[in-house]
Amino acid sequence: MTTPSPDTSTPDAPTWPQEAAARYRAAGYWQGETFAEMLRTRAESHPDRIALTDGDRHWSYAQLHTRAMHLAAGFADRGIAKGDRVVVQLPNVAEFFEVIFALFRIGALPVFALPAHRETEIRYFCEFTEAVAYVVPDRHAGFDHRDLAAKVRAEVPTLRHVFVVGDPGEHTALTDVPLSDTDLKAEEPTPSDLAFLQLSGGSTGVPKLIPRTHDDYIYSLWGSNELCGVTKDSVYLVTLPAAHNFPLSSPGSLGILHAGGRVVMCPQPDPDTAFPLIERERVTITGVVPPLALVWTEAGATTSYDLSSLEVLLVGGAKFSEAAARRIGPALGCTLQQVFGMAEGLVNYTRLDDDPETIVTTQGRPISADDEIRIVDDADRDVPEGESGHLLTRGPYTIRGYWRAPEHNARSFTADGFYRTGDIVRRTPTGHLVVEGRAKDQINRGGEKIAPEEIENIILGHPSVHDVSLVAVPDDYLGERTLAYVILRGDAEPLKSVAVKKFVREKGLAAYKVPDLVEFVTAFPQTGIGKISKKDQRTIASAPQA
Ligand code: OOB
Repeated sequence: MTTPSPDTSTPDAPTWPQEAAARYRAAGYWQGETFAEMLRTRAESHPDRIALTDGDRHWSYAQLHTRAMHLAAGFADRGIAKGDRVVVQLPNVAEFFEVIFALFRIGALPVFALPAHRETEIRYFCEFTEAVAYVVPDRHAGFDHRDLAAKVRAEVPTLRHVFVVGDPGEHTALTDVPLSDTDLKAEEPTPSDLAFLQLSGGSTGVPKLIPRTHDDYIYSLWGSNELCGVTKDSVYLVTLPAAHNFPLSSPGSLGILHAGGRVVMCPQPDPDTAFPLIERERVTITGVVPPLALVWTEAGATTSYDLSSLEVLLVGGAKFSEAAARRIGPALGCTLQQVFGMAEGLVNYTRLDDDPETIVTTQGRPISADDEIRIVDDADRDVPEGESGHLLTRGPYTIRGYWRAPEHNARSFTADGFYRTGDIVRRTPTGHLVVEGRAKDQINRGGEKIAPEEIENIILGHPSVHDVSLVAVPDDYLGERTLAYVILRGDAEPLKSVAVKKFVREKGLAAYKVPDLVEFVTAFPQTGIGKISKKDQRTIASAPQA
């Protein structure tokens, strides 16, 4: 019996109570390994095996380990220390892993920004986390991240370093940072320490940060590997943005590295980029969001690329329609694995040996026998088995609270530590979950999550706007797109919808957050107690036009 170590909750983030932590250790979920140890032991046991492929670059486990440790020494030398936050915004390049394993080694916490994030989001991440450093590419997708970094650095006093992959401009080149690892004296984190901060999709004005520990996240990796058939022979294509929880851990690049397999970076997710890579690198497994699965299915039916190495295609991040799910096997010649997960923790997978009907009609079941699932009504009472309700969950890799968000935590978690996912689900007799809808005020635009309040707050800043409400409207391709209902001020000049979109874009937000549609109205439908009825707005928006 392992001795329970102290509750590691800090004022920044509640973690598991001692009793639960002791139970998860005793059950063998938390194996007491850190990410730095994980990479070190792999580099020792199979140094020459290729860990990462990025274009023509192939880094062995030993090379990845050496690079990361040298970079860790350089980061430490520049004063980056355990517990410091570092915003990492890198596209799908090998350096992403060099950077995060360097930070893991010294116990600094990567904050995982997405390449699409722009000034508003990045400034917020840097300010809120009091980040000491920001890691960017020079340019990506036509955007110069160095200019953005210069702006944010001028505004956020804690931000002491900007490291650039590529041409650094006025900042520091990442290649100038590494030192010999004999200089690496920095204290190592322990397995129960926080490893990084992941972003929540969010349903409030500002994104929440999700604190994940080495112990809990590494469990989600090997737990996923077992269910996704990942071994040392697996080759995983990082098709989605590498920093997102799905391609990172379900089973994702980190799962593959845990198993000693090979990770291949895909710079763009379209079939013209991904299919040649699947053929050339003999990719066995990858993960995509539903809209991309549709595009791949269509392209796969006629492609001349050899996709025969692909064994498993994971689809998740948003609801995958049954009709589309049925087309995956015939078009791509692989097994579909649905995944319903969340950066806060809980991940469900259909099993590779589930019967084909279960695979196409459900979103899977939890990784762990100790993932506790409750399906409840509006008053938190369990609904009868088989009926739909709010999904609450608690378990060995689901957080007990967001980082520095006590008030929000009181709403998003029950008193006994269940996370309120905001998803409406039902459970089949086999224990599989079917996602039926959503209770949280969030829009899921093809897997990219949008908090309406964040965008509404921005549009409210327009001088001609009196009020605004952002809702989801159904879309064949994305599942949902965004519609902003806008009420103009009585004395305002008429506005065109492009002007509203331009206003949002110029505030410097990720492009996917710019409203797809804008409609001007004179009033909003109201609920019985006078609140805006988003439900009615969605119904009006999706009704066939007369
Ligand atoms: C993944 O993580 P997040 O944090 O971006 O979003 C989580 C939310 C869930 O609460 C749910 O509302 C939705 O995304 N979602 C799905 C889904 N997978 C996620 N809704 C319906 N069907 C699905 N299959 O999106 C994520 C994290 C890890 C693995 C996969 C996805």
